[in-house]
Amino acid sequence: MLIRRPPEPPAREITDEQLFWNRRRFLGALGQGVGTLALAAATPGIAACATDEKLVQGDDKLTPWEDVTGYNNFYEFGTGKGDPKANAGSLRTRPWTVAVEGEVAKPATYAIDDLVRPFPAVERIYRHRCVEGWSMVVPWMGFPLGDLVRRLEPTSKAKFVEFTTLHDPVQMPGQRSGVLDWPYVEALRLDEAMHPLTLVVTGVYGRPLPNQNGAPLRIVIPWKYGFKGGKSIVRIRFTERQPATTWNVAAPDEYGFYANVNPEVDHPRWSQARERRVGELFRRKTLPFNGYAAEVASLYAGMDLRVHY
Ligand SMILES: Nc1nc2c(c(=O)[nH]1)N[C@H]1C(S)=C(S)[C@@H](COP(=O)(O)O)O[C@H]1N2
Ligand SMILES: [Mo]
Repeated sequence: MLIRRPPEPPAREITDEQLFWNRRRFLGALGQGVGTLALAAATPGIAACATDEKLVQGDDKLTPWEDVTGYNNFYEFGTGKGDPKANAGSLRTRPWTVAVEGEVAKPATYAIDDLVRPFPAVERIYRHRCVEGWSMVVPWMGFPLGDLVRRLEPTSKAKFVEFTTLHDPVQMPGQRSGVLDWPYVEALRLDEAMHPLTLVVTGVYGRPLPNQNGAPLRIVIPWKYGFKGGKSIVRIRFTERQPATTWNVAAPDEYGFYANVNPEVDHPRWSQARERRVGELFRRKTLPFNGYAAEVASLYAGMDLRVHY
């Protein structure tokens, strides 16, 4: 039996929809229900407007809480998809400090609450695509990383930002194995970090971030494969040179530094043309830049994305 799906809408529409939903949820949080309903009625393409807001765009529904918080990659707590939920509960996320280092005017070790306090959390519904071929639609809570970076004042030499995850084998049982080089390190080019879509995430589904999703703070870059978004970050370092990142060092031919979602560049061991939305049966087409091409493709103008995969 073949079930036909409507074609994926263009990226532009999806992000407009997302902005719409963001606004609606934001207004809803302020108790302006009447205004938000009027907004919904005036917005074309919204088939339903259920108060539980499960419908995001066409058949792009929010992935249920149980899957967002129960089907995870967080190797510090084990390599199975259920291991992070099973093992991360005891991670102590307060007190927590983040060291800011390198090419920056305001290096310091910040208590997490001081670091995030200036930035009110907003909700952003993003597609989330793992390099393994599964995806979700997640209502993250957080704030643009660029707002934090601007406040930290990188020097004119800073070209990259590196993010390091906590290294504590007592609390993180997966670090007692050598499955990866610990600590987990990821990095972005400074302009990628400053892009308004890139988030510091502190919550999901309107609640504080569960440990298995990277509490107390993690990075989300919606147009890149999930591994670029490091979890439970304790250090942010600004550098002149491209940092060595964990997956890129572990298997450079499989995991490039850029890792932009690209249906045309296969992983050496599998195609990246399609993906399975967690909780669904049939696979769907993967979109260039995960559907955010209109917003981010210009960051890579002139680069060969088959070389810089
Ligand atoms: N520290 C750390 N960060 C990590 C990982 C990890 O193993 N350790 N896995 C990455 C991968 S491969 C993915 S797909 C996402 C998964 O995020 P989620 O579990 O919140 O969906 O986290 C990324 N961040
Ligand atoms: Mo991933």
